[in-house]
Amino acid sequence: MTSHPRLKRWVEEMAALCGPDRVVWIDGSDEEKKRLEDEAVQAKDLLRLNPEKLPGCFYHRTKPDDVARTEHLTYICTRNKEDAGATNNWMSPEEGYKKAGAIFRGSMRGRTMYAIPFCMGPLGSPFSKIGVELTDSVYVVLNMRIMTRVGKKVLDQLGTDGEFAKCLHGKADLSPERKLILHFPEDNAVWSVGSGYGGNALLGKKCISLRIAGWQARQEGWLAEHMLILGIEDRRGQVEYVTAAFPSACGKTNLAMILPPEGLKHKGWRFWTVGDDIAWLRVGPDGRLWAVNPEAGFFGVAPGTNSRTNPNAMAAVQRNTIFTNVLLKDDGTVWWEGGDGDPPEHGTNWQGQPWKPGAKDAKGKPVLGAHPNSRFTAPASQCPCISPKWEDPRGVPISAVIFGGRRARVAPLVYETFDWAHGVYTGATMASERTAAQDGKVGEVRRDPMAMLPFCGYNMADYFAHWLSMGGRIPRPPKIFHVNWFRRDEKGAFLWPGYKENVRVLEWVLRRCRGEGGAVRTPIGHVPSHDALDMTGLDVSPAALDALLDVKSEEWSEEMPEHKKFFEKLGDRVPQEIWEQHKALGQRLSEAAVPARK
Ligand code: OXD
Ligand code: MN
Repeated sequence: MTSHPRLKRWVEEMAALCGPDRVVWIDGSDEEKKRLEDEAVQAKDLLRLNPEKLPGCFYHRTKPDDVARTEHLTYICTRNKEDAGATNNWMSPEEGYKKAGAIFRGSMRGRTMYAIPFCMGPLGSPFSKIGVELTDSVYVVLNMRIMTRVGKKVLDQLGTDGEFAKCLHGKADLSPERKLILHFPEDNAVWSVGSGYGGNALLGKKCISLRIAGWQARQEGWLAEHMLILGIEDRRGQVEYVTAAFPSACGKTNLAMILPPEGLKHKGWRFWTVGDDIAWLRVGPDGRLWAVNPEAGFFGVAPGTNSRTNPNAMAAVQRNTIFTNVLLKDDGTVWWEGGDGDPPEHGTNWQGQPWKPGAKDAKGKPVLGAHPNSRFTAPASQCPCISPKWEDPRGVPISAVIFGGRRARVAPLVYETFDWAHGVYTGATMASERTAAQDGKVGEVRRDPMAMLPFCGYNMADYFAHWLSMGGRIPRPPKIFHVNWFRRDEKGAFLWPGYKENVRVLEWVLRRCRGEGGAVRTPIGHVPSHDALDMTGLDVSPAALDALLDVKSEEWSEEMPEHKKFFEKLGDRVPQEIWEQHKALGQRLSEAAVPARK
């Protein structure tokens, strides 16, 4: 229980609104964890997995219509509509509290309200922020215990008058019609009702660490970004760090846990995960940009994760992990499409139905074992390649920022931007094909600036201005790059093998940061010269490499009206400097000063 009068009052108020039978404070102890797990198993909210094969692991199913973030029900509630901007849904704070309040009212009758004090970032770090999430879901409590630092130590840090984010979550009746995810940045508050899906319900993650923190970061002069943080150690033991922003389900977790490919093993590279999803970045005393991972766990996409694509993630999920919406095997273990091993002969699929390989529905459509957005929640500390610095309160210094999209064409494998402002323009015009982490049509191209389209908690145009202004505040800024692992040939086959082989691109990135590494200047930036990527042991033909690195001015010129249309949609707050970058790129393209890449 807390000795913070404001916190106490707020919890009382929220309890009066939701009407739970009791309020239970989460202390973060091991006994508490065991008690909650037992309760959740009894209530059939969780199923205990095979204790020999997957010790400490649990299985959970969400409702079949509650499996991804619901962007159309996610709102930014600011007094001034313009402050939410064109890319966010907006509601006034009054309307937000009223609408969600009506759903919350009495919704916890017969239930327990848990009060979870949580800290994003290492306790005691100048980067960190404290919140309290109230929820009627034990599943949320157990996930928050993995994804954040929780309990008494957080309350101790908060003291009697510290600032905290007020997070209210309730399942209500989990009805799609009575679901809202509301952010009140001016009140440092989030109200989420009607969804049990992680991205909507684990409020420390997207809601606080990106949308609300982003708002605060702008006011306080730092950045809250949808980025992994990776340490790269050379054979002399020198470690450099990069961050990378890719849209959801484009392989951030895989890149964050990368291993060297066979062909480059002799070089002795080692890779260290600091974070796989979110980075908070501040200017350090040395004038560089420093990053902290605010989270304490991984909420990763299961399908496609296996011992070949991500052995570190596979090792991390062998114990103390919660699996959501994957396939349950008869022996109390789990499986997913693109996972390890053959599909089991039979099992129970993510919808709770008996399943066997080749299963089809009444219309003859294949039925999946695991939902494409099924997830694992695992403690970061269990990852074999977790960085020794991952909880360093000062963070880690960043040499390069890498933006990336999933594009079948147009964007080359990698390019280096000319300077900070051009890097910001490149991030601002990032585009990607839609994946299963969002509701909507998979495959459709959408602009996703800095991979923040669903996560920027304020006007996107102001966000660009903030990024631009940060350039002036970082005396020794990181270089900014763009990558695309997903380029295809005319037949639709991927040109680049990806995964471990991406190390070859990272090597070039680091060399460029040191002022080395061959490059050719093109209108969009510097791409590696023909022999600049170490291709030892990799079976990619010179023609395929050419295609991967090709910058087609005509294709880029065709994109330019799309950039323009996108910026126009963002309204008149788009900074002049962005328009200048747009004009300059257009000019470079029309001059087609593209030397033939040879
Ligand atoms: C995530 C996402 O869950 O980006 O990390 O959707
Ligand atoms: Mn993410």
